[in-house]
Amino acid sequence: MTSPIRTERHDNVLVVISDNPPVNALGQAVRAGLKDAIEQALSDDSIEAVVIRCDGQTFFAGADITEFGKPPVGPNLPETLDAMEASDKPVVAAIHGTALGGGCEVALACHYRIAVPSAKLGLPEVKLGLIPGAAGTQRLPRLVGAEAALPLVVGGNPIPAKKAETIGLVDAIVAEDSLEADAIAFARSKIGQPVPRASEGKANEDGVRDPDLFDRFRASQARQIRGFDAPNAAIEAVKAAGELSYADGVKKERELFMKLMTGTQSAAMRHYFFAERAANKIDDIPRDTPLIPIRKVGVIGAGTMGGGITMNFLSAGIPVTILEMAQDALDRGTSVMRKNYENSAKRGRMTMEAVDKAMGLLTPTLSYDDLADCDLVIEAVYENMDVKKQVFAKLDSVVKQGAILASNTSYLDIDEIATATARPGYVVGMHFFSPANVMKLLEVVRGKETRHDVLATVMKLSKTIGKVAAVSGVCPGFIGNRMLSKRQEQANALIMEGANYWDVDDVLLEFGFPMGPFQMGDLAGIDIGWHRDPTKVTTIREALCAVGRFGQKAGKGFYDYDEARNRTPSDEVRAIIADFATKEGKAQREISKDEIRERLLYPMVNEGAKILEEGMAQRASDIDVVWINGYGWPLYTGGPMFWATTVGPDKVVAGLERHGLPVSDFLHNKAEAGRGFD
Ligand code: T1G
Repeated sequence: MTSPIRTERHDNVLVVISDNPPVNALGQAVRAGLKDAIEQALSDDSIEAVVIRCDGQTFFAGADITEFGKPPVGPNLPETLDAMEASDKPVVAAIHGTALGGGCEVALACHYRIAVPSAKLGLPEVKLGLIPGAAGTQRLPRLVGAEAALPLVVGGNPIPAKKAETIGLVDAIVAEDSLEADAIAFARSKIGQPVPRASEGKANEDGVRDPDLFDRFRASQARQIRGFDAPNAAIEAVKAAGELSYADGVKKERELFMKLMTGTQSAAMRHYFFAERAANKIDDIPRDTPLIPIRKVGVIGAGTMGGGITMNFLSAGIPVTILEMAQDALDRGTSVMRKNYENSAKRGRMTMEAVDKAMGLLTPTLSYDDLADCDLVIEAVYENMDVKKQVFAKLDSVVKQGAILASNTSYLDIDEIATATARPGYVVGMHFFSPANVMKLLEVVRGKETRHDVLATVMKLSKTIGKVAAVSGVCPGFIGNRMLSKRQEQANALIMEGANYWDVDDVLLEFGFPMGPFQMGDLAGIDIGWHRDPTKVTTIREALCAVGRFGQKAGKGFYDYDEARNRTPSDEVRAIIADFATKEGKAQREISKDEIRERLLYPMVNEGAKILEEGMAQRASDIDVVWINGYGWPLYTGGPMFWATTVGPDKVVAGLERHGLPVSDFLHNKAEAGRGFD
């Protein structure tokens, strides 16, 4: 088999080229080829400089993640890089695309780095539950300083070439179309000069002069890194770069790396990496299915959902015509979108010209006729089947043939909605999650007649608008809300049996969710959908509304809130719940947090098993993708089905049976077979 690495001679400069699609991952063959090419360059006196570059879409995008968890096969990257860096011949990394993880570490071991303007560099290992494992945590701080290194190593987000040049990670920015020639000229210009080595850099003395830097940074990231192991290890490794010799720092990095690599968090996050990509594939639809061009989108409804949905397309440069029934609603919706964009600009996330550009793509209208030439129309109107069917019948009569008609419904039957049209093949569900311009999840609901090209188009479009899509079949609540309802049922039952509602919230918070159901209720507003009659009290929520406990906005809901929005449990609410429990004759008892956790989470796993058994989800990992992106399931446990596999389906079954809760045959069979949800 030919090596993915080849060399080309340009007089006294050797260009080492990797051609390992799709992302030049540093798999075993690439590492072996790189090692041989570098040895060739270093041993041939007629070669006075080296350039390393990649063919295809990107510079090395990191180690080959598919090799993780398997016995390591040499040569190992760190030794190859050390040999290269030790050379006195200048070695230049020529970077395009994304130099990520091990790829960025290859660049760091080069003496110089040049990049095209569109290139990005980063160390995203923390997103896989790891830290860099080829001396990235030791070379980077010595090259750019501890303060500039921390966000890269701990946050894991790549930075553009210009920013990389500013912090000293990149030495020069060259034209997009002359990278190799410029790299060769750059290398040649360095021949005969002492070579700079990142491992010998002193830039990280800032971390020595300011030892509090690391604790300050950790505190500034507290919310984002809560529950994750890798970010703290990354901070420790960068700190060690200022305290230890390079050799000892590398040893420390290796020790931290191996501990993470063998931990469940990294296994969970590597599972998620592939799960997110698998979710975009529909098993029975050929990958070369022709797509429907989406040049213009229509959105019906300019409320919270309609406005948020619209922003996704405007931000992706796709024109949107938004329809409302009344001018004031249309004006309100448009101004909310502009305000959202302006808030992003105030936070430095976009420029004001980008705001104007996005809003310039918006066409508000009160007339269905203006939707006629849309390639896709998404309705986000009132969640009522009759209303939806009227809207779809109207769309069917107005919008051009071949256009996709999508519903944002969160649980209604897409097949029934499709009966309101003469084009059921073009009807699909696109369930966005509020706030729709922020939440990454898009549940794509496949009707029984939805066409292949319609589905393939929506899946591709989801990536264009920055969403993570997963396909659901038609069932009440699709995947996410169907499982959420089981958790909510148990949350309500638990507090009627004597569990403290704040314990229910705390169990989910401690598990890694952003908040629990009662805190969520306060945030969203307890009075959503309330009939406004304080004398009519049939539920706990109605009882809270009857005494003005509308939630955080009212300073009190399930919790009491002080000016700083700190929440404390309320005696009044405890009494309301106890009163309801008495009326329903519910025996009260102390309920442990372990029981609460099992009763909240295990029924979700059981419902996920039923969703798989019914074919409502293509694969278990799709369910994980839905819950991580739509409901804040902690990424470091891999999602409900991966988590159930690590817990053990037999333990889940035993827990459900212990609490008298239903167990599906599918879950029973998994447990008996000793199988997980692979
Ligand atoms: N290893 C193996 N396969 C990879 C891969 C990788 N590093 N990166 C991508 N793929 C596959 C991916 O599964 C998909 O496969 C195809 O390539 C296209 O990917 C030693 C230990 C580079 C920004 O974390 O961020 O280095 O689905 O759909 O949208 O310290 O891929 O087609 O079969 O994402 O254009 C660190 C991960 C590794 C980078 C391109 N590196 N990759 O995005 O394509 S750990 C990363 C990405 C490490 C060192 C440590 C993105 C991309 P399939 P894609 P894309």
